[in-house]
Amino acid sequence: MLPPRSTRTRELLRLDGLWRFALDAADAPRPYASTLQTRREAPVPASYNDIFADQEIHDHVGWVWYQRTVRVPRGWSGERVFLRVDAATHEGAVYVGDRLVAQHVGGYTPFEADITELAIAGEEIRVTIGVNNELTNRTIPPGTISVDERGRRRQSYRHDFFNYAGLPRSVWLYSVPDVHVTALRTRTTITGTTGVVHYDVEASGEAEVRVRLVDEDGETAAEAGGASGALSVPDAELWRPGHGYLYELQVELLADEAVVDAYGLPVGIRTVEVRGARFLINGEPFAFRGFGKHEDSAIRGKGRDDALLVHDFALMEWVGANSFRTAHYPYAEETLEYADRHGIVVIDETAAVGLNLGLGGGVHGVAEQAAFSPEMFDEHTQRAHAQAIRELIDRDRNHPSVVMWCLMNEPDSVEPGSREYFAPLVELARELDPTRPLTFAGEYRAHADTDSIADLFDVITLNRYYGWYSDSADLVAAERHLEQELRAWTDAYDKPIMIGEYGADSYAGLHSVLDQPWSEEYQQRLLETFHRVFDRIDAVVGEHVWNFADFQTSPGFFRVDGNKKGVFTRDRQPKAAAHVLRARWRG
Ligand code: GCB
Repeated sequence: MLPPRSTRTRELLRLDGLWRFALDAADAPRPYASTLQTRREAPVPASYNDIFADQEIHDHVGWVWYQRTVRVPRGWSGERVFLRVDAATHEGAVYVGDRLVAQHVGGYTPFEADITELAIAGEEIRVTIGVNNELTNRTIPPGTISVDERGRRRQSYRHDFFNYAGLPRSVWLYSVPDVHVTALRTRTTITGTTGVVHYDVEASGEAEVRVRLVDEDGETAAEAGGASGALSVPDAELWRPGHGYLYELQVELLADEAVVDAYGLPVGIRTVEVRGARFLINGEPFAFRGFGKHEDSAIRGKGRDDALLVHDFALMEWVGANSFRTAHYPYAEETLEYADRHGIVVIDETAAVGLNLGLGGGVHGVAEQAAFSPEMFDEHTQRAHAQAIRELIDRDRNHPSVVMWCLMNEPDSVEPGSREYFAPLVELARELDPTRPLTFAGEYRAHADTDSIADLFDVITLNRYYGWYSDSADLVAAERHLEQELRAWTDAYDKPIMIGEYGADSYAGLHSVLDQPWSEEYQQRLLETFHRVFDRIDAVVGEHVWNFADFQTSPGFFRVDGNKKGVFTRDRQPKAAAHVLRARWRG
């Protein structure tokens, strides 16, 4: 699915703003059939949970309803009209009037409907979007719903971030001509100093295809005709970390010499490759420095926000980060587009987090039953996971910033059933995109000798909390154990090792000259301890601190208003650890 754009042949309306909002109610069975009976309004984009001062809304499990009207522009007569939802977390049902036009499961990827028959140019339509936040063993991420003694439905889940829900990204109404571009796939190669853009265009009907690659000065760098082919650019200016150089691939569909549709896609020419224990971008070794992040902020939850987007990237630049991982779900497309333009490298992750009965909310436990079994994660889960991989790759394959797919976070990769569950998913991802390396972020119990799937992947990503969840308050032991473990991995595999997570909680303002967990100094010293070890091991190609900023989790006794492993506070002020990173990464 292509990102909606305004072009010579396409128009676009962003339906953001305040929508009528109501929780699902038994006495209002078809809320989309008429005007929603509510005085509440909810902002789009935003998660709804923290917007109202209302525990029931915050904790709601099930459907909620958003509704607004929109006038279809007069000039759209004769065009096809689409309604696109960038994300409905976790399931969406879209109605125009009382007609269901689209349904989608998966909370972080877009979906759309062709509503041409219902959208009369110049007339108003009523758009109602139902959003369901339920997580079960058959969803990605998984979760469990229980009913308490008062009949309240409660959602629990194993991942360590709050289950924010609603419409956290934009909703769009857009027009396209009858015959239009429906899909566009690019990949790039480099031979000597020549960059090659391979492209593949799909259209909704018969048309001639003309493509042109234009550089940042507006000069034509290469041209071609045909639905698929290759454009060669001698002395190409490459996309590389820190240098987000983009060409624009301008695609035109023609009928009888006249342009019927035009669409432009930014393209960065670069290659990615894993060779032995090296991660190469454009043939040069690349060292990842940065963070596991979250889409998270006060009030709006996972709601997308341009100010926050630009500010987070400014802080990443300030601290010297060159990359981040979209932990633990696909982020808004605007974030990847920004990374493309600014030369920031991205590890792009699916929402498959929590496929592990030995972990709960970031804390280690003991699995009481097999994770991959008919009672837990079965072929339905696997099918949802496959769909999550398909939608991620389909949405993000054209971003030069995305250099690797991360297929899951901290799954159980030790128990025997895991290989059977994951091997087909790895195969699927390779088939869909043979050009990018694959990884998964592995948890502490999966050591070089107990993990059963690392050989299927190109890069070994390890989330490690020595000095925190183990060797707590003992950085001497942490240093020794981390080094022992990393050496065991390098003895067993000739693959790059990416440290996907390391860090410690710190409560901003708590200080100590001693090794006192939760103090800002302990977080600093723990990072320094890890860095000493990384610098002794060649195969370590990257360090992503957990986390960029403090973030909200489900409430409980082991989280103090959320996870405090941020190097920045939730409102983006630096903790002492930020200065350790800045000194290391900026030199
Ligand atoms: C992890 C998880 C991450 C948690 C983190 C923690 O391993 O991948 O989602 O937030 O640990 O802080 O416990």
